[in-house]
Amino acid sequence: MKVNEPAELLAMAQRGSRVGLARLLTYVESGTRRHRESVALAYQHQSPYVLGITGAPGAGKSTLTDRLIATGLNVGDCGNPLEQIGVLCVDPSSPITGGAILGDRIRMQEHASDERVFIRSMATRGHLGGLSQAVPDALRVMGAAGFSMVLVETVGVGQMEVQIASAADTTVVVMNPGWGDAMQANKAGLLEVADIFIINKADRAGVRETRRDLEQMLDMGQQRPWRPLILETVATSGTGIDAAWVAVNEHREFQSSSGQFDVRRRDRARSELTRVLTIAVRARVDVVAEGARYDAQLSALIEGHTDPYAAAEALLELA
Ligand SMILES: Nc1nc2c(ncn2[C@@H]2O[C@H](COP(=O)(O)OP(=O)(O)OP(=O)(O)O)[C@@H](O)[C@H]2O)c(=O)[nH]1
Ligand SMILES: [Mg+2]
Repeated sequence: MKVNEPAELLAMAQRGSRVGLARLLTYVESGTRRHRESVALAYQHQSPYVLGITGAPGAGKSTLTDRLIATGLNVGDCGNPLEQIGVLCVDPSSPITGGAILGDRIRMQEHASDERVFIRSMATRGHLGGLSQAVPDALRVMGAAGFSMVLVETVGVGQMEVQIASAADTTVVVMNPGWGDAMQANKAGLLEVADIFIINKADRAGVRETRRDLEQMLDMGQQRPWRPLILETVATSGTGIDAAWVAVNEHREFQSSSGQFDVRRRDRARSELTRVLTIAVRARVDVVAEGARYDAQLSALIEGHTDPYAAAEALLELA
């Protein structure tokens, strides 16, 4: 029999059922009553450690993610190999969602059949708040299911991508040798949210120049307690991956020892709450902006018996 109850599905997911977890994530994307039920359960559990990986299409994020998964499973966090790793592939430009593979974007074949690895794609803009709300909810569901670490691959360097990437505990920005990438990342505001820069495809020419450009942009930007690290990798061969993993752990340790971890999680909770509040208020406006009471205020305004401010206050029952 098909299980539909979020509580039951979560219990299944906690026992290792990928089907249970997948169904909960489908609820999260749907924005329905089941979404709310799932989220209510999920937020009773810890958030996983979120490693965000973002960058222009084709930069090598998936190849890199695949390598990082292997390192995470072998080396783990401070010498404790991770039992399982979750991966969320987010593509704001694609309409395909669910377990579906986003075209050829997922190059994580090595782990596609590894039962310690759970990979999920998300692309829907389906419900209120869209991806920017579905992603944090999905991460919480994965945390509740028992994942202590989730890698989030986000395609692109637009506003939405930056927003999603910056919701990570550690944000990695992947670029390639050549002047264009660094400039594009800078324009998109990725310089401010990056904790680690990875110059991938370091087997190509222009690595030194890209590093220099990045250093210069960082010098010119606002100085933060953590100066982003700049690393070089060749994801296809695995060169530099161990160092990248060490850098992630270094950043993680810096955050715990400096108190930045709590500051960031607090900021994240605040922006999530504000976003949901904005959506809720907006929905209330839609309700108030129609019907007899609204028409009455509108007529009063047109006839000169009220002004827009008084009318709005009356409609919101503030006055
Ligand atoms: N030469 C070289 N090619 C690489 C390297 N890393 C990845 N590639 C290749 O670059 C292409 C894109 O790699 P992906 O890992 O799919 O890149 P992505 O950033 O995930 O791509 P999207 O998800 O489509 O944005 C593939 O053909 C990879 O084999 C590298 O270090 N050197
Ligand atoms: Mg990819």
